[in-house]
Amino acid sequence: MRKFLVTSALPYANGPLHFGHLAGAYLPADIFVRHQRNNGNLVRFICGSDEHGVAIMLNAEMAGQSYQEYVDHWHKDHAELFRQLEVHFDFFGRTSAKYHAEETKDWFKTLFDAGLIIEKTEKQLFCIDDDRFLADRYVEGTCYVCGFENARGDECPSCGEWIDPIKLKNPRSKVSGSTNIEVREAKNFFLRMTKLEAEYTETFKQKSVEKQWRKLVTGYVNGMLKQGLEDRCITRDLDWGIEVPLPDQPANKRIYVWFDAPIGYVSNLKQYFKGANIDEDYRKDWWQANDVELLHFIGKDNIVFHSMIFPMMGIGSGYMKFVDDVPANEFLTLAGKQFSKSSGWYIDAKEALDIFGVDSLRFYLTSIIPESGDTNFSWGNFALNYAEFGNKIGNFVHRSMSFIYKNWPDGLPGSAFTQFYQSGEAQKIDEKLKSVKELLDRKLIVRAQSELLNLGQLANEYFQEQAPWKQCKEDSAKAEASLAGATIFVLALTVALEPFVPSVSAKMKQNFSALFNKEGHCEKKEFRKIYQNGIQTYLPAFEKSGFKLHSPPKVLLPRLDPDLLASWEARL
Ligand code: B3M
Ligand code: ZN
Repeated sequence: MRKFLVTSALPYANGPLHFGHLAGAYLPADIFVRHQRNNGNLVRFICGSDEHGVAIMLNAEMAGQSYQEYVDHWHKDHAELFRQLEVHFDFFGRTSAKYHAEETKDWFKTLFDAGLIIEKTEKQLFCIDDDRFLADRYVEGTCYVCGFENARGDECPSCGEWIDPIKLKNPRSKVSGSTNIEVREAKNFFLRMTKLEAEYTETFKQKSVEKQWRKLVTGYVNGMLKQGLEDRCITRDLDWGIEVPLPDQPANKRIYVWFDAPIGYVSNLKQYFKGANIDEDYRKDWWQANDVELLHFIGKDNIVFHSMIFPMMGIGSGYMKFVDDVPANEFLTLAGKQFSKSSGWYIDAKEALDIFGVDSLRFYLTSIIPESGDTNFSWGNFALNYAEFGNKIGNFVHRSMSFIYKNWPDGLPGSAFTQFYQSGEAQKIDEKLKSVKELLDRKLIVRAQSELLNLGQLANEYFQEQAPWKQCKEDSAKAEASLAGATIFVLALTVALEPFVPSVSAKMKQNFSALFNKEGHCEKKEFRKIYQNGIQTYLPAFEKSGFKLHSPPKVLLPRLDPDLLASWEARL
């Protein structure tokens, strides 16, 4: 049994999540986790809200709410969206919680005591009208790299440069709009990346080669290493965030959001164990354990933190093993343009899930996970993808099961399965199943999904060639063998679909209730055995009891209403 510790980027509790987030960091992680659980591996799947930072403060102020009220709202909203999308974290915590502050302070102190955090005086922008230092997003200006006029103090949204605010041209305060700004000296704490660089570089090189990290990630890291690293400022003058755990600090000195956020993965695992009464040590048994495979699913804008800074914090504190892989995805656009709530270029994910249901959207979003380049969401392709899902899988399952229910009310005999297995078709099914799983292991989820569709295609071709509706007129034993074959295809599809669309798989499981379980639902253990070993393992079971449907098969994929679709398209 393998052990996996899987995280998805902690979403900022700062506004609705869109399809780009879902396809970038949450859906791929959920599919991977389901796959590994079906494989019989032990997985801890951790997420939570990221509730600090200037962007949140500015929006809370604008909404006329306290910071806490504001993040409370978005924390609930996101948890509900993940429930709707059937993304099942073991724990969805929060960084404004006390348990998280404790864990973060522990890391800070340990790094400080090791000389890896030091206090330094550096220059910062100070707004005279606002009477405050302008950290991060409190300042905007013209990007000194690309000339974009609305670059933020932490990042340029146009060229992606990690901005040094002092260098911004024409800086202005985001609070008041004031340009009455000067450079002043300020005391802050710095993470000594310069001291951690050597050990980090060596481990990174080894690990990224061994585990075949994506080029998107290694390319970025190698670029940064080539430039050479600098110590990073990890405190801010704010009144929202975790306090510096050292004596005699000014009241408004807080830890920078990007220092505490990744520690959220750690504190949330700890809190999960505590609440669920799991008697394991979150550090020794998980974060520091070498037999654990640690994976961070993220979007490409978070690469530096997950593949460099957080691992360095781990090396310095000794509190975590080196990350095994950082499967970062590129961006998803909406009909060719970036999602943007403020300009209305946006789809309400929750509403869409309410209207179209989770299955069609999960399936489509999976097909456009930006694994190897930016991808695009369009309602037209959504409809096409759903049609393909229906043609290759949904219709076949419904057609074949209905045919059996109607024409073989007493069930198929065991001998029909023996006959089918002798045809050699079963090996082909298991090969496809295996290749879906191998692709999922490599986190090539889009390709795994097309392999799954190929399995459906194979099933269709088999059914069409055998044509049991003709066979049954001449040779009923032959028809029975073909229907046994169709049943086996349906079973294979049932297990293979689970990571992608768990609800569809659950509906299909009901067809096999009699075979596996008297209680009327397929037992996990049996289901997982098939997932792991293939359908051929189940020959004896089918040969012994045959196959009978006890209730009419359910419609798997209800038809899309074209008018509804058109109205959603028209909204954009
Ligand atoms: N909250 C950034 C984002 O949503 C961020 C991720 C934190 S992961 C530790 O883009
Ligand atoms: Zn720029």
